[in-house]
Amino acid sequence: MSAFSRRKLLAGAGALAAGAGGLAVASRLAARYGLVPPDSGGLYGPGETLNYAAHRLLVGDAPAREFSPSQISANPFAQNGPPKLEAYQRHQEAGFATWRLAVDGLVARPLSLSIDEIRSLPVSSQITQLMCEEGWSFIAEWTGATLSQVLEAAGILPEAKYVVYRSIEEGWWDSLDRAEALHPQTLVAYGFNGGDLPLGHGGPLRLRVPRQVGYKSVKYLVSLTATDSLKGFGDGQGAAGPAYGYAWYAGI
Ligand SMILES: Nc1nc2c(c(=O)[nH]1)N[C@H]1C(S)=C(S)[C@@H](COP(=O)(O)O)O[C@H]1N2
Ligand SMILES: [Mo]
Repeated sequence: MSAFSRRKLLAGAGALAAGAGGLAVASRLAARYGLVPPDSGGLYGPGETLNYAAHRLLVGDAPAREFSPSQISANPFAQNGPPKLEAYQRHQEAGFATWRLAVDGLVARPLSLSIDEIRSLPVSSQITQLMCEEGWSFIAEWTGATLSQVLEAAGILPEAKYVVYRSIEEGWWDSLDRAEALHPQTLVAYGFNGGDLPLGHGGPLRLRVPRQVGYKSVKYLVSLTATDSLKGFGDGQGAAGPAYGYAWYAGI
């Protein structure tokens, strides 16, 4: 994105304040840059579109803030315990040796990865803050493979615009645009504060998306699907959240 085209979009956002005509201007600009989120209700769902387009263009690929080890929270809050699902409990009894992460969709080589295979990819660590939309937060060290490494191992194709991801917990699925999916801080995390990822925090595997609000960091991760459209997934809004009022794009 050149500084020039960025100014043009900001001029569009400014026009919004000027009146209803601005909505059409902003929507056209967002459409031109491919920045219409799946839960916008289309081009003229201007609230989500403007938030996504403006935030994406302003923040770009800027990293989430990273903290020092001394700032790690003493008592990180796990929102709820591990899933009370038979399938999950069977994996737990097997020490998660049976857990697999499926990688499919617009990839050259669909994969089914064990935790050990994910651990054999280059290791990435970050000390970042998880922020829940309800107001609480904590700082922790997250360790894993970058999602980008995992997607590249499968040979993600150039036409993939989004990555859909799912939990073993029914009802927990979400997606990221390609830029967020390939961002170096987006992790397939298996480690936490120097140890294994605790079950309450999503063990054995979760997606960690530090540039967005906590609900995008889906726990108990079992699959990734690269796609050029989110229309065929669920209700077409890119995640389970929008049906309950949680924005698909939740950049911090
Ligand atoms: N599978 C699954 N993932 C989830 C959730 C959940 O209930 N189930 N809660 C989300 C919400 S709303 C937040 S704020 C964070 C909480 O992460 P934590 O439990 O590690 O604190 O996980 C997110 N990922
Ligand atoms: Mo949350």
